[in-house]
Amino acid sequence: MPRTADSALLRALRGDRPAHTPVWFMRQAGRSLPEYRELRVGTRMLDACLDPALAAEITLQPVRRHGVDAAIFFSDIVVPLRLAGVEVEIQPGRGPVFADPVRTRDDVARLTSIEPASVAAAAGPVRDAVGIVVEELGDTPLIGFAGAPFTLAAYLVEGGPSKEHLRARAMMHADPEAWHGLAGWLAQVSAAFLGAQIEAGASAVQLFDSWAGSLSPADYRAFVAPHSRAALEGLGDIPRIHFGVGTGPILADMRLDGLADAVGVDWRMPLDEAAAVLGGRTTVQGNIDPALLTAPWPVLEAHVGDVVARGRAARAHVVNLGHGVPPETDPDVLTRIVGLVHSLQP
Ligand code: 1CP
Repeated sequence: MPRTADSALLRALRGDRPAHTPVWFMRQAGRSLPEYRELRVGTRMLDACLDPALAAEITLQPVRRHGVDAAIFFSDIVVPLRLAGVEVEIQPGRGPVFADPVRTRDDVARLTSIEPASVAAAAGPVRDAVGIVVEELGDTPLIGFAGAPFTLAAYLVEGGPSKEHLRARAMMHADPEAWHGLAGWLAQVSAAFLGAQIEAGASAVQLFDSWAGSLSPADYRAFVAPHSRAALEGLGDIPRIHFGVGTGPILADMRLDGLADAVGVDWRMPLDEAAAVLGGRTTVQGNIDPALLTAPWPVLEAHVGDVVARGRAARAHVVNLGHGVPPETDPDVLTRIVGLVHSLQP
């Protein structure tokens, strides 16, 4: 029995109502923390991700500071692509940028000729970092993560960040075979990255399909859901969280027929409505509005109270933000939210 099995997070993911509602924050390990900015000086983002001691320390910082119920592994969704030998950089203030965008059938063929198993073979630094983290965390769980095939493809096909992800969505229809080849390969790459984190001791995983909300429900079902499912299948008995932004119209689909134990909800949809859509067999995660982190405390306090109250409509609830912590967030506000959530009746 793993040491984290009775933690509030794992219990909530299994559908129990622990004594306090668990809370963690997407992007808790990152730029809102001065101790993070200090550690990162002079080290490029992807180099930091592949330095086991550094990645472990950055992962642990927010747990020590805020007392959150889980750590999220400090890494990035493009790390497994770097491990596969794909030329990618994370540009400060911009995000992931690829030297060779993957736009044609030939581009897809070149990329997918790389064995996804090469990710597992190159994941030593990831396993080492996770090992250090879980040792220090004790009975606090570590959440491993990966990018979902569509969100990764949104960067790969475009060559960098984009608003509407037009090129990736166009490929689905212009060349469905190329699309399915690409997305199927990405699913294996993400599964390998998740597998490495699980082997080294992660207690739960989250699949980030951050940009899935840009898809129509029909496209989501035909071109995306089967590949997200493939990324999450075959990981053994581990709780799975599935997250996206703006996913109201596809929220029920994001359950992946029960493969996801929890579904992340952004701030646009109240959690009681989300719970009604998801039915009684799925835990909800969310959905504090990141915009309210700068509001006067009484306003934020009332909002957090409302989120917890609406979360009672679901079988269980993991409190989080609706999306990542904005870089300019005052970290003391996050610590205060943790104290508040832990003090509220689950
Ligand atoms: O120099 C820096 O500090 C770079 C900023 C940064 C950080 C701290 C990036 C670049 N990635 C990360 C870490 C990261 N990325 C984590 C760490 C753990 C934590 O949550 O604390 C995680 C989970 C991710 C996952 C990630 N990367 C996602 C999915 C989550 C989300 O926010 O929706 C996405 C979309 C990315 C791509 C990415 N990487 C970095 C940026 C700025 C972006 C987004 C670019 C864009 O807007 O398209």
